[in-house]
Amino acid sequence: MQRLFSEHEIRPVRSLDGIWQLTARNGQETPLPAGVPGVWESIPALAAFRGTADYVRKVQVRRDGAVLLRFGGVSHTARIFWDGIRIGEHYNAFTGFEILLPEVSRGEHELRVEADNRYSDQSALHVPNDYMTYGGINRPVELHEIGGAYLERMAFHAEETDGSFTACVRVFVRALQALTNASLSISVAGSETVCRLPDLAPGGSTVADVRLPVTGVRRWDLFQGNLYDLKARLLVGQRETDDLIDRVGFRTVRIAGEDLLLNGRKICIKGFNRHEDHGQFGCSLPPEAMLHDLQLILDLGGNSVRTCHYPNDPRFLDLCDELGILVWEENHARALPEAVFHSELFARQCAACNEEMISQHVNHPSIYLWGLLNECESETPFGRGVYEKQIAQLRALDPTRPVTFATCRLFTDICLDLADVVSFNIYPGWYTQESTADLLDRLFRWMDEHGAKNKPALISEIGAGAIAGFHDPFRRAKWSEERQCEILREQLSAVRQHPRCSGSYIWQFADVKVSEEWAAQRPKTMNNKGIVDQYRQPKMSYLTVREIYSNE
Ligand code: ADA
Repeated sequence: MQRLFSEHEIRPVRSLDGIWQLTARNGQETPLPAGVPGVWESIPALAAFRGTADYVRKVQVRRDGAVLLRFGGVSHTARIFWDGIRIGEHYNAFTGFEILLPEVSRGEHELRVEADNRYSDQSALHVPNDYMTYGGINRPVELHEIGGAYLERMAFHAEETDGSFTACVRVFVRALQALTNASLSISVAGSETVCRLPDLAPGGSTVADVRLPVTGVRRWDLFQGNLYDLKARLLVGQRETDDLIDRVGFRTVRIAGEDLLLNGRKICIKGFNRHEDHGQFGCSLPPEAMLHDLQLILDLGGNSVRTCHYPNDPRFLDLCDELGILVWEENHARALPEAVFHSELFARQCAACNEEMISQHVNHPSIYLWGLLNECESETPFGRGVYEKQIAQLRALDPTRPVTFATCRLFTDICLDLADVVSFNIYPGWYTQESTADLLDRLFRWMDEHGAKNKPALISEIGAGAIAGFHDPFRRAKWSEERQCEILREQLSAVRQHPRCSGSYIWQFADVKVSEEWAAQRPKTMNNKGIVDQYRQPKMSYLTVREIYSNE
């Protein structure tokens, strides 16, 4: 399923995960059994396949009526076919999508997913990059049986006044057939309300807005993942016809001058950059592997994860909610070339990613910060226009969270004033030969004079490379594990001691595959700056980081 808990008690929902039949369009004759969720690169014969492949399975529908197909993610472009008829498509591996079939007959049907992971002029976010774009149905698939009207989604945030919380809830209702005499029952943390809905014509929709005072709730906080079921039920007359459940937390995130406040308390970020990538699972990690990553991050003394450089699997966010780990979630963009960044295709595809990221993930209490456009063109007037437009879109979609972007345009960036939190990617001792403390002093002085005075500052990336198993205790050459320890110790000590810094995200948690096009500058065609290797075996630097991050 797409979440770690059941989103429905009334609506019939079935998982379509399991073994599908996969046929790659590479001359392959016979279909191969393939796991869903999964990536085809896990199959030896397709380990290096970049192209289009068809996933097919039979689906039993138990009654005549409307069906909703929900996909957590298909990498990276999906074209969906039902009984041979094209019913929908979606771009971007890292956000979910759904397709409504208003009239489906009872019986057996064929579902075919055409997945395409090619780099092309139709893809502005998945481009050859310092991470891997895999191929497959990388997140779970569900079949929902829908009635004449259904609850599309909910948006929640908590407001606190004088120590008391109010649950602010929006419920989005859609009618397939005429809807009359309908109402919504909404409950959370022991409070409940019922609100009447307006009559809706077929195809109509409405949004119910409610504010529910709650008492005696346990705050969501660091390492205290206190969660409450938010339940909405659709009633027609007295009959419950649909429902939707999410899990929410009561906490506040605020900025006070240079400080980040969680529940009114200043926090210091001890974070890790984490790609959705694993030596065995590609970008399709099962929840147990996600949990293992977070257990390592907690063992390392970490308290936050940056979802570099795209929205993450909701099940991973569910785990962060449960464990009380803060999340910087960001849209899908990493250092895009000018021709892409200036294209209309990029503007359209990135705006869609922003909308899907926030509408699908807005209820996760662990997300404290929205990020966008990692290391894109924030030093030019054109780029400033893009940052302005996208930051405005993020704020409109969610006015309750601060916004940041990670820049590498040190001393040339002209967009710092647009962000609530200023974030720098720096690699002193690896890419540049300078002391971290000196660089931080210069950088923070410069930011205060260039639009970012009295704003919190994060070091969003800092680290060094090490080839797992390469030891060089005498020379301590770059790429040795010894040198990675040395550089990280110097970097993190300086960051942790600098009063102007609200914390850091180490680049990066684990080694990850990169596109073949990056092989010349990436040994093993991997980004080797992990603290653990791609199978989560610790490097020497694991103990160095744990020592530094575990000290208060
Ligand atoms: C950049 C980028 C990361 C990664 C890193 C590196 O800061 O944001 O995705 O490529 O550099 O390893 O050089």
